[in-house]
Amino acid sequence: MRSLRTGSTLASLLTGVAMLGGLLLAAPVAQAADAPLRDLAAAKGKVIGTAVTGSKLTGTYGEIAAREFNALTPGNAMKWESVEPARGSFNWAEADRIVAFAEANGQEVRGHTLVWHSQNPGWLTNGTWTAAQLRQLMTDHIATEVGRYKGRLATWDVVNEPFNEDGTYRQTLWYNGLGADYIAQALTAARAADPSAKLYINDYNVEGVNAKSTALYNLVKSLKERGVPIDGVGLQAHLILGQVPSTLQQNIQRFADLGVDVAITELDIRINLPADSAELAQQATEYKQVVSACVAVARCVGVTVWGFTDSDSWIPDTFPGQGAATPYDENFAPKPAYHAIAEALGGTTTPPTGACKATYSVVSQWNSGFTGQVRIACDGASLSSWKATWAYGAGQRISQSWNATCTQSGAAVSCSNASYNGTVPNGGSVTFGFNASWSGSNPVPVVTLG
Ligand code: G2I
Repeated sequence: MRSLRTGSTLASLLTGVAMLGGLLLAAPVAQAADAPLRDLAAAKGKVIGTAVTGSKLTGTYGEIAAREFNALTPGNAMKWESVEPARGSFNWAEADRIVAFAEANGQEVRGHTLVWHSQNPGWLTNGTWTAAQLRQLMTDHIATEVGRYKGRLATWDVVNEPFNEDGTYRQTLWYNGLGADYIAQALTAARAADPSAKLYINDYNVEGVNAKSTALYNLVKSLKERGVPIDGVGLQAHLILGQVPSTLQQNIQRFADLGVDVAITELDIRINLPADSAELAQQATEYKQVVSACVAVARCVGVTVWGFTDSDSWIPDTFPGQGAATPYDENFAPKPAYHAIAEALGGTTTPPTGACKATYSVVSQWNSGFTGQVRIACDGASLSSWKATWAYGAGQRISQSWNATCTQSGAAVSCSNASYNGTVPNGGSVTFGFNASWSGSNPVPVVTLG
């Protein structure tokens, strides 16, 4: 599927160049595409992952998740409140869907997360348990969930966020009921349930060398010394623009030197909204710093972003007024951060500057049809008329369009502006839509602007 897409990218670029002929207006042509991030990462032996929402894995969201990433982490679907909302009553639908999608697309899955203080079901947090009962609940939960996916998941975040900022243990259901040894017990239970999965402890604000990461370091050291199964450390990396820790690579290296793997597990870099182009450029630099730090350390296995599009990010809900934290904008257009990740993974293409870009997305899709849209956005350039062209690779046919006049001949589609929306000012955008049929598959084409 990926090589097919690369082929059609080249084909439509060539078509675009051939068709441009006398039409060399202000409109720049789509930039040469880098290889997908997952191909760049694979060439370096690294993981590039994203957190995903299972229900969204269709249309453009699914297309990008499959094309660009070689690992998926369920953002919420494997948490205890999701899988066992009532005691003994399990719901694996979303988790199963994500695992099946990953398997169909040759992707690893990072299981997230087994033992945490948050997103637990009410019956668990409101119950009164003896230590023995609590320990049994924890180990049964691990046996059930890890056992369900035995041999299919690459990695588990077994214990999530065990520390306070000052490096003391967080007072949680688990710590208060079982003492600090709950961590060793959880890891041991996970190893028993799936000997092939890599077992991690995962936390935030442990990216640089500080009191919290040093507590984590000391814990991992002592677990290793005791022979407790621990394979890796997850540095979440929920970062704020301008605050990438200068000791990131040094910190990754000190964990690696303990003999464990390291992963950046939940990378995002949030910005006060609205984000301007200087901030997006700085964000790109910082994404590159983080990914490069991982690439530089052999035992850093890779980087996962916590949602790949701003439309699927936890930031705006949790930090009102902040956002734009992921590598794609809300319309699935790659941001400078996307290109920066590509560069850190060895990609060479520089992103276009001062250009008008067309972004194609599938808005909704059903059995035999779908609604698509193309957004034409200008930044550092403008248009007085436009024509968007693409080639459908899988027999899709447009039946109806709005805000543009579309014609289709064989695979070739051409959509020209309507009388009222030919002008796209610098900093502005126009969007047109269409209905079309599909069967078998519905790959996203590359749109050329002419
Ligand atoms: O909080 C950010 C992340 C920190 N590290 C552990 C991660 O598991 C955590 O992920 C986030 C999810 O991305 C959010 O989607 O965890 C949040 C909860 O702590 C998730 O938010 C919750 C909302 O608070 C709920 O209202 C909502 O029902 O997501 C739920 C499912 O959409």
